[in-house]
Amino acid sequence: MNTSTLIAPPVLVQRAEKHDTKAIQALDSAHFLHPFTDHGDLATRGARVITRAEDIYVWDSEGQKILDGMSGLWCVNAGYGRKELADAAYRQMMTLPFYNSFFQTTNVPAVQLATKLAQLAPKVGGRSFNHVFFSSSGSESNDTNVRLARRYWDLLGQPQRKVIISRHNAYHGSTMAGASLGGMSGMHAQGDLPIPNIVHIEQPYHFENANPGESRDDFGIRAARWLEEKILEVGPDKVAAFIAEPVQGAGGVIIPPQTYWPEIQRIVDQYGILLISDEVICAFGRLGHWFAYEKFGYRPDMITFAKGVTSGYIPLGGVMVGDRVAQVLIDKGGEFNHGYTYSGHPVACAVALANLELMEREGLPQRVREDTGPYLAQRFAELNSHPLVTEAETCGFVAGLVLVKDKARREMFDPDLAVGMVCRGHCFRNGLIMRAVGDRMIIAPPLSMTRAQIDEMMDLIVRCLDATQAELRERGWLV
Ligand code: PXG
Repeated sequence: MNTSTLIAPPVLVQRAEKHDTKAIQALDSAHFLHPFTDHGDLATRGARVITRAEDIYVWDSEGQKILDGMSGLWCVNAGYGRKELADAAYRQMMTLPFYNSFFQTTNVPAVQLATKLAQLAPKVGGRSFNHVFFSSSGSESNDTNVRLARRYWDLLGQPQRKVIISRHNAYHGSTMAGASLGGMSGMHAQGDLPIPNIVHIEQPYHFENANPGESRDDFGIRAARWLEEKILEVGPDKVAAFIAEPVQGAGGVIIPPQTYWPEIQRIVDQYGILLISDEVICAFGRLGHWFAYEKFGYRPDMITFAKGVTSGYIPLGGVMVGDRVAQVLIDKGGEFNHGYTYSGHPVACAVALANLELMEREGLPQRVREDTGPYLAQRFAELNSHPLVTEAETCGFVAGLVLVKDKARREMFDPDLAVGMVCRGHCFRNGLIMRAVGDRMIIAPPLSMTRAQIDEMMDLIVRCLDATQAELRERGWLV
């Protein structure tokens, strides 16, 4: 018998919710391998221990209250402490905590959620989304997309159409297919990736990729045509699909020029390839709509979702499958040899339903579209007058800015100085979670945020930028 299982777990939480931070950190280092983490480095610092959350705030084990400008990890759209989501999970666990949806079985919350999602996804250009394939995460969903896209072309008698085109600096997850679709060179380097038949084009990032003096609109067209060039290079009869985030999230909130998506649509239509809209971050109100393709007016064939569908309260993801693909799969497909134990998990689906009802009742997508989103846009743009900041802009409830050394000359800091991390440190110390992607500082706050809370967040951001500027001067990195 393994006696270690008999050892009582250490007491890490004392009465009145006082936490033994050092003990938690020691056990964390000893046993918990975190995602995307340098564990040697973490062991010397000790992880920040987040212990509770309410509304738009989280608290750490030392009692510090922190305004969560990142909604957990782009997912707590409804905000923290929503009792109805916990109630929905409890009720469903007591009724049917699990049953699979293989072997010709189904469950009521999964059916209800699939129906609800089909109702929420707007019809575009005569195409609608009547079917959903469930998974537990964004990564799994994109694996499903690869399987679906290739199966679709097989069934249409074009099995040579295998290639999926994606973009550099895209994020589509961390499984083998997800990381391959993504355009993160660091991930590819460690995983012998991408897997075959996944290729990348450059991202539509005007600040970095435009020619001197090129307007945003001209650049948007040129960037979209990189897709056409790649299709012609690969061979149009070999391309299965193009996958992209409506606005790149993890890549640093890269908002494409308004000319980009219409030109992408022209190209995918011309060559008949499938369009996959990865809306893991952008759906469920994040850009002011239930789904982001609605905002940009393009017509995807598949939509990846996860995160905000449950406001992150429980893992759930999936793919909205448009009629073009679903009908082929259903009419010609026979058995699709793909699925997950937790596809259509009843508890996750029940929480998602409660979350969507809550968002509907409070009109969160509409509020972001018509009220708080425009207000955030106006307040965030004011940051452009800060000496350290350029390119501060928002899209719905995602926002990003660039930290620059010399604004007039658009001179960047040496990347080795990791100026974004300096700023992020000041954010934490001042009670704000803001994410650094290189020297881009980004936010994606809970959609429940009020105008007064936007003001509170903006005050914190300015304070952190000032503190960053002071530190950079002290270090001699800024004159
Ligand atoms: N697609 C997109 C567009 C995402 O943003 C995934 C897929 C993968 O989802 P899962 O649930 O498998 O993690 C994501 C996830 C960051 C960061 O640093 C962003 C994500 C995940 C982890 C970190 O901004 N997005």
